[in-house]
Amino acid sequence: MIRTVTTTPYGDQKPGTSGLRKKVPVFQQKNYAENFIQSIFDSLEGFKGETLVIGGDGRYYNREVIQIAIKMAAANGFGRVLVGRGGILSTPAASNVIRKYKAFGGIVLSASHNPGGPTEDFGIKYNIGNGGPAPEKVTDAIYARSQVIDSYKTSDVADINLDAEGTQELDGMTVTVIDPVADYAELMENLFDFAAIRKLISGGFRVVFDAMSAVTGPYAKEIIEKRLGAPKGSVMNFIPLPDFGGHHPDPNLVHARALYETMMGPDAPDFGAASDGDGDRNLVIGRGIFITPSDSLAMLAANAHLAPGYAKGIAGIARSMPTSGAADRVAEKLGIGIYETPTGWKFFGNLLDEGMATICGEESAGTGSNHVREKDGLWAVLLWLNILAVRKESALDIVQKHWATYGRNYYSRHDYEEVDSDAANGLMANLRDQLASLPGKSFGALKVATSDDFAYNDPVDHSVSKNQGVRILFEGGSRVVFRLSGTGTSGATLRVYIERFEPDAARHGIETQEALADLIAVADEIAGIKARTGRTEPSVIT
Ligand code: VG1
Ligand code: CO
Repeated sequence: MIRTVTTTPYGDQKPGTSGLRKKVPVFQQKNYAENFIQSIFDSLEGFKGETLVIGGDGRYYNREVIQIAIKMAAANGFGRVLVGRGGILSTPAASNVIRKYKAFGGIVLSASHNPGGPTEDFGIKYNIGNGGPAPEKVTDAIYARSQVIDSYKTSDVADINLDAEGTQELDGMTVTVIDPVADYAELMENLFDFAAIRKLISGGFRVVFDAMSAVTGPYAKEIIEKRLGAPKGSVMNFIPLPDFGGHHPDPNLVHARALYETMMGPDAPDFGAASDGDGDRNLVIGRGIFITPSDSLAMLAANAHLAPGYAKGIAGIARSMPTSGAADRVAEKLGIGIYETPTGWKFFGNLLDEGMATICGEESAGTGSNHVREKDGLWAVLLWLNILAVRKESALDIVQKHWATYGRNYYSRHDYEEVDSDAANGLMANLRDQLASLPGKSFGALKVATSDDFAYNDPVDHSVSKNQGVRILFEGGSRVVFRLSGTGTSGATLRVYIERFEPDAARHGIETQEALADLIAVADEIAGIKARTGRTEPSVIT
């Protein structure tokens, strides 16, 4: 029975870089999730009888919100829901299911790399029919609706059994519980040379993958161990846990430290990788060499033609503005387009749909291609394995040759987490005030060439996104970029991105923080980070 429930707006449901993210207790407030889901539906048109995909990363509160969303989808007139068994669908797998079954859209429940548990983070994100995150005009409409919402529709039926594959009926709508892995694994087999990777692995090449007790466990078990023949145990922490075992499922050098130590140790495997809470990020480490996400993007783009899915070459590369310029050099050499977008995968959608870009990436461990409309952690790992299988060289050799050919972009991001919001906003406002006066100023040997607040004009739909980050470019191509995170759930997170280009191969072996030391000092001098935030050092350096 369909029922209309009166409600009142919360007013704080503004989607960030990647959907709405809040602490679990916030989502557990009466009608909180319902308000947001109804606001999504109220912002869409023409979905009567259509298909909605629902799934999440398995974190705490996932199953509860999935039941809420299914019942509301029925009451709002969707014709069919496809939901992953156990409520599981990684973000890239959800994107694939939306595309493959021509769904109207999808609801993905995740707070990505943020911790999970009763007092930790939860999130809801809406993806459109191309499989990608809703563009700003849709998220703006959702937010506007959430501020005035006065009722939602739901269906008074028993909970759906999420653990048995098959179809059930619910108030005139069908719900099909699908295998979350099968479609995705098939897509990967179509893109990559599994036979070559199998041969590499059976020849003694050792790969380890840390699923971080998050969503990629079942995917990596099926693909890396079962289909590619890696020995049992190659995939670690493969059971998705509601609290990720108490860890941050964030594949960086802080939270995946053990993997890093292993890869730098005396008996290191040939290749190590990890993914995040919802499976869209990747960390890749060759024996003795951590490959930064920005470098990885450039190297994957330069070698993509070695994989069957990209054998004809790539049409263009897109990177978010804070991502290093390493990919630009590859695009230049290949004679293909390079696009610079604001942070967040939603800005790549149009470029991919129009065939302008084939491979996209962000410095935050996100890489992907036109095979779906989200970044894809396992995809990046498999493309690396495919390249390693064809080139028959170590990851370290591939990296060093790449730098020798293109030069090296030394790159690091410094995060200051849970900073007082007023202090963070004040810091950004002060930087914006300085924009006009910085060009021409010298700081030691560094002279500012230009500075601006990044704005993006979408070349496809001509929408304009302003205030996407303050960039200060120095003569010679070095730069620092400042922006505030749009995914945090408490206080503000200041991100400082630092980059220096080094063409000279004799100078490619410097430790990163050392190579960037002068820029790091100037970033503080210009922004007053220590003075304004009271922090003497970043919370996380990646
Ligand atoms: C961060 C990253 C950004 C990424 C976003 C979502 O956003 O910097 O590159 O697209 O997370 O990733 P922000 O606004 O906190 O800097 V995920 O894996 O959380 O979907
Ligand atoms: Co993620």
